[in-house]
Amino acid sequence: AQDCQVANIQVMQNFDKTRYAGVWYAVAKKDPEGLFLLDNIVAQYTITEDGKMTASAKGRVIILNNWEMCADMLATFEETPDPAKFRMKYWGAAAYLQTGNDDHWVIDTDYDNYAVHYSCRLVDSDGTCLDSYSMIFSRHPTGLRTEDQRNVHQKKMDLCLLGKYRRVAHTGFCDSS
Ligand code: DAO
Repeated sequence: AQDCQVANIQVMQNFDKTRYAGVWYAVAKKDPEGLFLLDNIVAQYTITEDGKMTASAKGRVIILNNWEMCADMLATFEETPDPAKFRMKYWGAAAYLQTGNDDHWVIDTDYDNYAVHYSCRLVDSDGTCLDSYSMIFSRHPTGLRTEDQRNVHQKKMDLCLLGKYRRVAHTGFCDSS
């Protein structure tokens, strides 16, 4: 499954958003054009009483050329016929932060240790993705367990993004805010 067609990307089967809830640390990221979240990225997914998935996320950003800060982001998710594919509306707690509406696909997860997220913002005329971002999440701020690295490597290949990720540092920059 590596023809790089967005329409053929396999996502998590029988995705269970309840098991996905809780805190995830981004340990690696493939950036989109005009990247926003730099590092110290921590996302907390919540299922509301009416069964909807929401998230809050923090991360270090640089806005207006040179202002380094910790961005407080909020997101709501719209479900689609595929339980692992959502539309994510996001905005900043402060008005000058980025807003958007992106695909939010869960490619793979074991719920307890790792997750592979993917979003294609722009599909090319040949069906491949022109502008994507992807986060590798861990339940552990220290990184992926050795036994999960194989799976994650395979998924990076399936997404045609092998070699395009960078490590996401956790230095405590956003811990106090
Ligand atoms: O860093 O450029 C980028 C893309 C990130 C978009 C902002 C997302 C904010 C909400 C994150 C929720 C968990 C993925």
